[in-house]
Amino acid sequence: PAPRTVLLTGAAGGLGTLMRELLPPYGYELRLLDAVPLPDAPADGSAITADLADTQALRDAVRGVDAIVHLAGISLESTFDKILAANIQGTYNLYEAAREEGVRRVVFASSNHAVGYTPRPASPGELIPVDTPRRPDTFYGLSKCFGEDLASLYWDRHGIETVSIRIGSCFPEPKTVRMLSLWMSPADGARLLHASLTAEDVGHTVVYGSSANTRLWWDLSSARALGYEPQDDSEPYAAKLIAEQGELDPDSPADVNLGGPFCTDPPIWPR
Ligand code: NAI
Ligand code: 15L
Repeated sequence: PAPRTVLLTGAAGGLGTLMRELLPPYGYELRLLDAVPLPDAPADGSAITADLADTQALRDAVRGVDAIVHLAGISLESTFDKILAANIQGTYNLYEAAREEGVRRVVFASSNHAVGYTPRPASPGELIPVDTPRRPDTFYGLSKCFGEDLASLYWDRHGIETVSIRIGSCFPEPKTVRMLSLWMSPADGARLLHASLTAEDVGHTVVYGSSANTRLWWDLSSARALGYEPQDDSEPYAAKLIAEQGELDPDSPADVNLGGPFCTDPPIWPR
C-alpha cells in the first residue's frame, strides 16, 4: 500500500516549508519535526520540536508512520563537528529509530554536493550519470555520502528502503546561472518525493533531483524509473539571469564543477 502518514524532518526549513504545503494534496498526512519551533504549527499540537540528537524523541516521532522524508540537517558547509552532530550522527539516530519502530521507507535529502567536484558537462546534452564516483566538495557533501551509504547499509541489513535524492537547487525560482542546470521547481520536488514514497521495490536507489531543465547537467533516468515525470524547466529564467550575472566562466573555480561555489577554497555561497 502507498505510504500515507509521513514524518517530515526539517519541516521549518526552506524545503520543509514548501513541502508542508505541496505534499498533502497527494494524500499524505504529515507529522512535522524540526529543532526549531515551526512557524504556523498545526493547532492540533502534532508538530514536534526536537533535535536529531534526541533519540527518545525520534522514536516517539517515527512510531506509527508509514515513511520518513528526511530533510533535517545543516544544509550548507559548516565545521566538521557541527556536520558530524547534525548530519552524520543525526541521520544515524533517525535510521535507528526507524529500525526500532519498524518504518520501512525513507526518502533522504542527499545533495549535488556529494558529487560536487565532478566537472560540469562540457557540451549540451552530456549528462553526469548517477553512478559517477562520489566526489564530495565539502564536509557537508561528505555527510551526504555518509547518508547514502547508511541508507545502503540499512537496506541490505535491515530491509529499510531508501530513495536518496541528490537535490540540485530547490527554491521557488533559480537564483544563479548555475541553478539553471540544477533547478528543481517546488512542484517537481513534490512530484519526486511522491514518486519516491510510492514506487515499489526501490531497495536503495540514488536519483538526481531536478526539473527537466533545457540546460540539464545530469541524468534523470533513475528518477524517471520511479515514476517521476518532471513538468518544469528553468529556461524562462535564463535570459534575465545571464544578463545580470553573465555566462559561467570556464576559468573560474566557482564555475567549473557541479558543486559550483562550494568547490572554491574556502567554499563560498552567495546569498
Ligand atoms: P534549511 O537549512 O532551510 O532547513 C534545514 C532544517 O533542518 C532547518 O529548519 C533546521 O532547523 C533543521 N535542522 C538542522 N539541524 C537539525 C537537527 N540537528 N535536528 C533537527 N532539525 C535540524 O535547508 P533546506 O534548503 O530546506 O534543505 C532541506 C534538506 O535538503 C537539507 O538536508 C539539505 O541538505 C537538502 N538539500 C537542499 C537543497 C535545496 O536546494 N534546498 C539542495 C540539496 C540538498
Ligand atoms: C545544497 O545542497 C544546499 O542545501 C542548497 O542550499 C543549495 O545551496 C544547493 O545545494 C545548490 O547547490 O544550489
